[in-house]
Amino acid sequence: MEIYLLAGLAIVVVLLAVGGFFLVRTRRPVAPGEEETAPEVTGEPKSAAPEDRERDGGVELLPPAQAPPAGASVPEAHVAPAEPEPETPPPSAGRMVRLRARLARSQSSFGQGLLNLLSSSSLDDDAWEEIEDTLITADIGVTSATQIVENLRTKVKVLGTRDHDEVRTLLRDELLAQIRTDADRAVRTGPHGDRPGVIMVVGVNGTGKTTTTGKLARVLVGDGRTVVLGAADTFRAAASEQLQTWGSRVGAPVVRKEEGADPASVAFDAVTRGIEDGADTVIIDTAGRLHTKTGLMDELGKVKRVVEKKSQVDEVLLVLDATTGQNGLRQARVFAEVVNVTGIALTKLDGTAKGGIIVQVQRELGVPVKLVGLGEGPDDLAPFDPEVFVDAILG
Ligand SMILES: Nc1nc2c(ncn2[C@@H]2O[C@H](COP(=O)(O)OP(=O)(O)OP(=O)(O)O)[C@@H](O)[C@H]2O)c(=O)[nH]1
Ligand SMILES: [Mg+2]
Repeated sequence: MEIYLLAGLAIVVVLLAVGGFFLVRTRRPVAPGEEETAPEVTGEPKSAAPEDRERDGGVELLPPAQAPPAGASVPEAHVAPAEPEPETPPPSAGRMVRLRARLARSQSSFGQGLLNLLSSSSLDDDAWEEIEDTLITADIGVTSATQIVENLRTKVKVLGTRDHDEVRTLLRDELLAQIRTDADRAVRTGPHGDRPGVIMVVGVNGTGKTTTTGKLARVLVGDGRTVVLGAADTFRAAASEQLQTWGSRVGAPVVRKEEGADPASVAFDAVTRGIEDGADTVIIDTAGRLHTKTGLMDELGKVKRVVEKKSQVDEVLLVLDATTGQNGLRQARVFAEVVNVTGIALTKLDGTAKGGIIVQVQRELGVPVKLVGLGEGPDDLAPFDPEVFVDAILG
């Protein structure tokens, strides 16, 4: 009996001693250099405040960033996204001809209206006035419309006939003279020396900057170039996501930072990456900004200046929405002052009969329209070809 009592006591003493040992071990701070035991997180409140963790003997079991809450998905950085096979877009050559039907659909009523008026039997003052009005309605601008009408009046008088084909040729020549076939419309995409060509894409909100950046990357990749994209629209996280989608489709790396990051630093990093990669072209998509907001316009100037510390900017493309007409012209003036616009990308020309803005913008700014957007599809961007444009208008 005594033996049993003694044995029981001994077991209790041993259990207490072992329990006490473990209690002391878990409470004891780990001395520097001492081997740390694997942290036990089970049962710990997940949202323990820092002071709670400190009270636990000063040993932080897991830094907050490493302690995923229960049920959390694996952090993005650990997921190796399956790289889809890059697409091979069609080359730039002949794009506008392929997209000509889009233009004809939206512009032909304007062209047909003009041709009908010009070949009508009674080409009196009223008819000429109507021709001028039609031109102005298409955003050609008063100066150009007046010039076209004056020239046509003289030529029709000299010609003496108003045969449909002859009148068409006269009008075609006049429109082409206004659009100017001698302008240099090449988009300067570089590279020069060991530096890539650098293109900045600017404009007011929603004109189609990101879409045009993505489409232009496709044009270049289709022509066998290597491209790096810079997501300098850091206003919204969705903006860089949008660009990433375009880049991923053609295998073009996209340099991006967190929402609210300095757009100039993103642009700088994109150009740096372009140089490191030996890319042919870097295209920088910028945030939409109202031309009336001085602060935002100053920021755009800064983006350009910062990029120029790394490489010259070869092209500043102003994206204008063709449907906005006269307002587009006002935007163009301000942007041209701030960042020295070198070319216009006129978008949404598929949805409007106001292609005359091409004439007005070029006349006012002396900057050529270099690209036209003719739809929402990924390959609906074409180098601007005045002859194809006028022929589409006149049917
Ligand atoms: N029909 C048509 N739609 C276009 C064209 N270009 C762009 N869009 C559409 O215009 C909308 C705006 O395009 P975005 O590229 O997001 O415009 P953004 O200028 O980047 O906009 P912000 O970054 O918000 O200033 C989208 O729905 C595009 O699909 C075009 O040539 N034709
Ligand atoms: Mg955008």
